[in-house]
Order: sequence, then C-alpha cells, then structure tokens
Amino acid sequence: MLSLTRLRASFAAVCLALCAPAGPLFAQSAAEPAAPPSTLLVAVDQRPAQSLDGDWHIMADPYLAGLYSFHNAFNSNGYFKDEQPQPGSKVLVEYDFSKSPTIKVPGDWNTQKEWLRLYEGGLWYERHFGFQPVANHRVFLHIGAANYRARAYINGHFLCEHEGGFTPFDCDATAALKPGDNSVVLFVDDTRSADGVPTLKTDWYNYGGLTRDVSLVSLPNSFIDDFDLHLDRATRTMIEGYVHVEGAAAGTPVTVALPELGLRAAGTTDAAGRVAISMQAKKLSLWSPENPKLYRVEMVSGEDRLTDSMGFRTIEVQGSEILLNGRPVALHGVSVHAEAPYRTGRAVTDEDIATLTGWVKELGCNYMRLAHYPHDQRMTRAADRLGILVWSEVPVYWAEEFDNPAVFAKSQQQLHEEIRRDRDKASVILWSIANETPDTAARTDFLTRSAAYVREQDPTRLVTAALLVHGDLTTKFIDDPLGKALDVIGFNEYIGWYEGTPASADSVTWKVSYNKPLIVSEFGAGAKAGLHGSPDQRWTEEYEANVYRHQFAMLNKIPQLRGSTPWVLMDFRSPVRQLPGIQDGFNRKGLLSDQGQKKEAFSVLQQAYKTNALDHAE
Ligand code: GCB
Repeated sequence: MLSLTRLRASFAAVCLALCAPAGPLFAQSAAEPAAPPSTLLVAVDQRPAQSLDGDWHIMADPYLAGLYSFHNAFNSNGYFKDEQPQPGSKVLVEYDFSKSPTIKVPGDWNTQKEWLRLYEGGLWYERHFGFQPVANHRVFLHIGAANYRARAYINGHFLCEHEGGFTPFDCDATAALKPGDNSVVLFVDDTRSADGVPTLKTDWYNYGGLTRDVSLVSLPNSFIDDFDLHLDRATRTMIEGYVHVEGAAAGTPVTVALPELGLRAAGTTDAAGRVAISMQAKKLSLWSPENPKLYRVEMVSGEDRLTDSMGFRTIEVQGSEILLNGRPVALHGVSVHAEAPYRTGRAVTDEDIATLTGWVKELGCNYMRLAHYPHDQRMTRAADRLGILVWSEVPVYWAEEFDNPAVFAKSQQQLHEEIRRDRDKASVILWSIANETPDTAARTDFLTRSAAYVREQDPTRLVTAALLVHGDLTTKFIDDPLGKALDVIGFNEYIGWYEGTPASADSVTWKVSYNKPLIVSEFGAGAKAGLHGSPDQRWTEEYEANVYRHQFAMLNKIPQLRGSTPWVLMDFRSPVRQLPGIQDGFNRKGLLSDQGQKKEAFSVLQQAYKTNALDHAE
C-alpha cells in the first residue's frame, strides 16, 4: 500500500507534469507565468497546417486533481515543504498517458466511450507529434472548439486557456516547441455553470471535449491574422474592407488579388498593422442561393500568403423587406442542431455536414438557422458552396445572468470569435445574439449592447434574435422591447404543441409592434418516427404534419413574415426529454429521426416551400 506521504508526492508529480506550473482552476496564479501573446487566426482551414487530429490519450479527472496545486491545498501546516517536486523529477506518478485509452479528435467524449456517456467534468487529452522548427516562424496551436473550458500545454509549458465551447482559439506555441518529439496536453472541462454562456440549463446535450479540428499552424513572424472583404451595399461593384498583418512594421506591403477577375489591390500597413482595401469589381458574379459563386482571393504580405474562397453579395433591410443583392428575398429555411446523423454526438465530419446539408437542400431550403451556437466551420463553408443562407447564433439562451458583467464579457468574446471566423462566408447573413430570453430591463440592456457590439464588429450583416411572444390563442403579440435593437425580428411559437391544438392556429391574430422583417425562428411538434395515428394524436407523425399545415395557414396571414425555420431538421439528444418509449433522451421535433427516417412533416414542409406557401416577399 502507498504511504500517505508517497501518495501525496504522487499527486504533486501529477500536477507537475500536467499543470506545469500548478495554479487554481482557470485563474492565473501568481506562480503561473503569463501566457504568451496569442491571436485569433482566421481562415485556418485554408492554410497549410500540421493536423493533430486522430487518436489522443485521455484521462477523466472529476476531482481536478491535475489542476489544483496539492501543496496549496494542504500547506497550512507546511506538511509538503520538503516534497516540492523538481522539474524532471521521476517520483512515483499515478497516471500514464501512454497506457490510457484513446478517443478521436475531433469528437465529443460522450459518444466515444460508454463510461463517459453522462460524464460532465474535467478530462485530460494527450498525444505526441513530431515537429521541426522553421527559422523566423511563429507556431500556433489552433483549437477549432473545446467544450467548454480548456487549458493547453506543450512539453509541460502552459500555453493558454479559453472559455466558450463553440468558437476557435489559438495559443502561441513557438517557445514551448522543440525539434523532434513533442507532447501536447489539453485539459477540457465541460462543467456547466450559472455564469457560463450557455448557462446551466439548455435543451441540448452538453457534449464535452475537443469537438473540432486541432492543428499546428506555422507562420512567418509577420503574418495575416485577420481580414474583412465584402461588397459595398451602395454600389454592389466595390469590394471593400481591410487586411491586418500581425507583427508588421508600419509600411509593410500587402496585396489582395482575385485572379479570375484580373483584380489586384496593393497598399501598405498603418501603425496598427492594417491596410484598407478597395477594388472596383464590375464583372463580379454576385453570390446568391441560385448562384453560389465563389472566387479565389489571394492575400500576400511579405512571406505570408493566405488564399480564401469567397462569395460577394449584399444584405440589407428596407422597411419590412430583406434585400439580397438589392432584391427582396423569402427565406425558406429549417433550424439545424449540430447533432451527428445516424450515430448521435457532435456533428464533426465532412459526412455529417454533407448529410445535414443534403436534407436541407432536399427540403428545398435556401436558408437555415444554425441553432443555438456557432457550428463547425465546415458547415458554413458548405453553406457557401451549396447556396444556403445562414442565421448564426451565440449560445445566449434562456435564463442567462443578464446583470452579470462577466457574462456579458463572455458573450461578447464569443460574438467576436464567431464573427472573426465566419465573416469571409457570403452565406452568413444574420448574427443572432440570443434565443428566448426573458423581457427584463437587465436582459434588454445586455442584448442592446450585444447588438451594438455586433454592428461595430461587422456592419455588413443583419442583427437578429429569437424572441418570445405573448398573448392567448386569440391574439399574439410580438412587442418585446428588444425588437428595437434588431434589424430582423425572429420569434418562436409553439401553438399546437405547448398550447392549444394544431387547429388553434387558425383563429390566432398576430399584432406586431415593429415595421421590420419577421422570421418565425421556431414552430413545431414532437413525433416519434414510425408512430402513426390520427392527426389529433400527440407524438404521431400525423400530428406533427397537422401542426405544420395549420401553421402555414396562420403564418401566411402575417404580412411582414419574410422567413421561417421550423424546429427542427433532425431529432437531437437532450437530457431534458425523458418520456420513455417516445423521447428516450431525444427532442423528437425533428423532420427526420436521428437515424435519418423522414417523418410525414418532411414532405409537408417540402411541398410548402415548393409552392411558396409561406411567402410574402415575392
Ligand atoms: C425552444 C427552444 C429550443 C427547444 C424548443 C423545444 O423554444 O429555443 O431550443 O429545443 O423550444 O423543442 O421546446
């Protein structure tokens, strides 16, 4: 048996190897050196990179033993004074990554090991990789997403930490890397918290882990770390924006070219590393769902070259119309969760994305709501290629702590990371700042500031949110004061499911306080695929289809309605849906089951979009 002293020494060693140096959870202790400066790289999927995807060793750490300093916890009596582990010490350790099980990255942990199915907590990931440094280059560890908090270490050196489960981050790994074999350790913790974004309770599964690609990106010391190139709304022939070069001295040359159109712009960076770009592009073929034309865009600064694939279009609001390239557009859509078809778990593979977008196209959609958090970049890339307009959202969901400044800062950070990642995608037209939030002064203040922040970050797109409605089955009101801060008003309603019967929709009148475009961001009903019965029998496919039919008739009477995204494309796992034999842990409002079986409502929606049953814009 281990003596207490040896056991404690072993804990210390665990901490030495993993924490290097130890510190309290996610807060930098005085002992922990400041993380090297990081950036937020853009278009990383377009850069040559060393992929770190694949098998990683894992260790669950529900007590966070590898994070907390054991000494700090017990040093009140000085007991460990003489047992401080020295770097490189080989004292007994109680972990061994090389003998630990492995899971795939990218991927959630819950669906890869039965023993992790319901696990929420901390988990260590580790793998080795070969590396050869290149002179005058900086190397970044890029993490596509880690749900929910993460800390990164290379060769025992702490690199960076991040909070937020659906957006990318980069850690500068240059100083920690060595030629030859290297080890990378990532600690990921998906413990829910009241002051998280999202907060404690959501209607989706809290899939933990490294759910997106991990890679090493090696860049010249001075490199393009951000850009925004978009079509000017007024002329629709000028491509405008900027390129930012990190580490550039003022006066560093930058060029941007669209070879297919013979366009080239050149400039030099200002003191902040920015170059303003504008190019007259008269022969541009505008991006739209009917013509998802993408151009190769080449950006060069010194030794750095970044090539992206981009479409150009304008999006704006005029009265109650949404104008795409200056023309009114009707948004035929569906809401989509990032749930993997056929196997459950986070949608992470190209096949997952192809299946989900294939169904969206089959429905006849030109639009989708990516609920309730930023999806994998593969999804917005696919939307660009396939011509599917996108509503993109941050997980400010239900009952956030709206009076907590820390929560505002987190939501702002997620908006920043989401916008920076996806502003090169023509498909993304709407930034949604929240879903179904209570009408309180603190909420309205918080989200009004979010809307202003989004406009500051990206004035070229529209700001929206999914609002709650109120009233009874005679009159429903869309008058949430948050509507003032939005360009497009999304509203969710479940007439026929959470209130009334499918036919209740027939007699509802809608009163809307805003002369702005409306999108019904959710409606729907639950149905178990294969369960049949009368159109009035809950959980049958017929009932769900019946709700859809009555909804179209009702929604059609709202003159400002410009789009719809019924809830939801596919059944998805949710811990709050426990009806045995029907839900079994899944929200069953899908048009398809999680196994890809189409329910009757699928063809009802398909038909409605084919016949423009929901349009007023045309
Ligand atoms: C909602 C939420 C969505 C839920 C849905 C439901 O209003 O926005 O996340 O999954 O209702 O099924 O109740």
